Amino acid sequence: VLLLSRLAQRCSDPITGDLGGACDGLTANAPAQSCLAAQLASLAAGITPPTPTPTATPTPILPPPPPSDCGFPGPVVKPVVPGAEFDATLSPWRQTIPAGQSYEPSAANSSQMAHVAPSGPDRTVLAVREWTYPVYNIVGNAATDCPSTMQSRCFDQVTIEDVYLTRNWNPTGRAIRHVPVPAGIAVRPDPKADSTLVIVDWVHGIEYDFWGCLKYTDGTWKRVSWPTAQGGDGQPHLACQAGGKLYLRGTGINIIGPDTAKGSGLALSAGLVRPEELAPGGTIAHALHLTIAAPASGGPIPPANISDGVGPAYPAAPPEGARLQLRPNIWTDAVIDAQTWTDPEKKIARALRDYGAIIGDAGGSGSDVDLYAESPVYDPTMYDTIPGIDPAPATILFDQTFFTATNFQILLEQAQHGNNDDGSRDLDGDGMFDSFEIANGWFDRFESGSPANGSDDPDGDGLTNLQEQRCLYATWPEYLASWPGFAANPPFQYPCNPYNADTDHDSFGDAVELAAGTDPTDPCSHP
Ligand SMILES: [Ca+2]
Ligand SMILES: [Ca+2]
Ligand SMILES: [Ca+2]
Ligand SMILES: [Ca+2]
Repeated sequence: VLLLSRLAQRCSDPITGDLGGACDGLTANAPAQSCLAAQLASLAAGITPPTPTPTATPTPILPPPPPSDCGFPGPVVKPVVPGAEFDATLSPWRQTIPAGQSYEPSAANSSQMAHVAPSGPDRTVLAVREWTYPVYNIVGNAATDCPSTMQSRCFDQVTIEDVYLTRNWNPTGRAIRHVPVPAGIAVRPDPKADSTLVIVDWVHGIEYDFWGCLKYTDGTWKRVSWPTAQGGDGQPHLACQAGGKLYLRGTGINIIGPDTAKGSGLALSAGLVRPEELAPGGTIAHALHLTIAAPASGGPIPPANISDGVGPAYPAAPPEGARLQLRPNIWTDAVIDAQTWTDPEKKIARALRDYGAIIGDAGGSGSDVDLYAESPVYDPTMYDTIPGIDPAPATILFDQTFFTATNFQILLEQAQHGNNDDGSRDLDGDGMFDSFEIANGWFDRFESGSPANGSDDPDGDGLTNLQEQRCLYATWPEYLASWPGFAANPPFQYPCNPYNADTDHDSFGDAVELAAGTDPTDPCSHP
C-alpha cells in the first residue's frame, strides 16, 4: 500500500523528468494508473493543458517559415536494421558484457535481486501488444531501403510536423520541431496510458521518442491547438506530454534538459525486442530494457541519465541504469538448449547472458519483471507466425525462479551521482553538463578530478565538445532571450553531436550551420 501510494504521488507530481514511468504497468496498479488515466482523459476530452502562471512576459516563439527542403525523400544514412538503431561502438546497448567485469558483492547482489523480483507470483512479462513501444521507420524508399519483413513498418511519405509537448511548457509552448510523421496512414501510439510512439528518421539519422501522446477515441494521434498566449501559433498540432530527440550515430541516451520520453533518459527503441529477432533464425544482438517495480530512489548510474526510481537507496535496490547479467558460468548454450523453454525464451536468455538487461524504468504491479517487444500497432498480425509469442497482449516467459540472485549477477555500479533533473550539473567543471557527457558515453570522464574533454573534437568538424553542447545557443537566440532566468541558469535545447560533423545529415556541416545561423540539429533548417 505504501508503495502504491508513493507511486500515485510520483505520478501526479509534475516534475520535469519524472515522466510518470511509475504509471507503467501491465497488471493492477490502480492508484498510479488511475491518476495518469485521469490526466490523459482530461487531455483527451479536448481540454487545453493547464497554463502556467508566467513569471515574466516572454516574447512568444514565432515559428519560422515552413521548411522548403527537409531532404525527403533521400538516401538513408545507415542500413535499416531493427534493434541496431544506435552506433555499435558508441551505444552500451549494442556491446556485449566483457569477461573480467566487476560485479556487485554477493550480499548486495542478493539484496538487489530481491528488489528485482520483490514479492508475489513474480514472473517475466514480455509486453508485446500493450504497454510497449511502436516504431515507425521513415526511409527514402520503403521498397528498397527496408527488409521484406519490415514493409508494414517503413514509410517513405511524410508530413513535417511540430509536435507539442504538453508537460514541459515552461514558460511558453514547447515543441519538437519538424518531425517527419508518416503520411497516408493513421498513426497510432501504444493503446495504453503511457501512449508511447517512436519515429526513426533513417534518412537523417534521428530518432524521435514520445510519451503520453494524446489520442482520439479511435486510438489515433490527436491534435490540439496551442494558443498564441502560450507561445503557440494557434494552429492544431500533434501533441504528447513529453518527448526527446536522439542521434542514431550515438549512444541511445538522451540529453536531460530538453526533455525525455522515458524517466531514465534512455531511448524508447533501445532494448526493444523485435519480431525479426524472435522469429525462427533470428538472434537478439543487444541488451534488453528491463522495468522493475522499485529501482533505487534517486541515484541513476550510466547509461541512465536521470531516475524515476521509488525504491530503497542503492545498494539495497538496484538503481536505474543497473545492468543485470544471466550468469554465463551456469547458463551455457548447452544448459539453455536443454530447458523446456520456447524458442523466444531461449533467445532472450542468450541475450540476457551476452548483453544483459538494463533497468530503464519503474513500473509494473510489483510482482512482474517487464521486458518489451516492438508494438505491432500498424500490423496486428506481425507476431502471429512466431512460435512462442502469445496472441495475448503480453507473453509470459520463464517461471518464478528465473530472475533471482542464483541466476543473475549485477555489474558493479559506478559512484552514485544523485538525480540531475534539470541536466545542468557539471561535476568536473569543464563547462559540459554531466548529462551531455553521459549522453555521449563519457561515463568515466565527468567526475571531479577526471580529465576534462571539453576541448576535444572527436569528429574533426572544428567544433570542440563544449561548442557542440552549446551549438543551439547560437542558433535560437530569440528562444533563449525569452526564457526567464536564462542568464542565471541557462537551459539548453538539443546540442550537436560530437561524433558527427553533420549532426542532422542535411549536407551542411555543424560548423557551417553555426556560422550561417541555421539549426545544426534540424534537417529542415539549413543555409
Ligand atoms: Ca563536465
Ligand atoms: Ca566536434
Ligand atoms: Ca559535430
Ligand atoms: Ca540543419
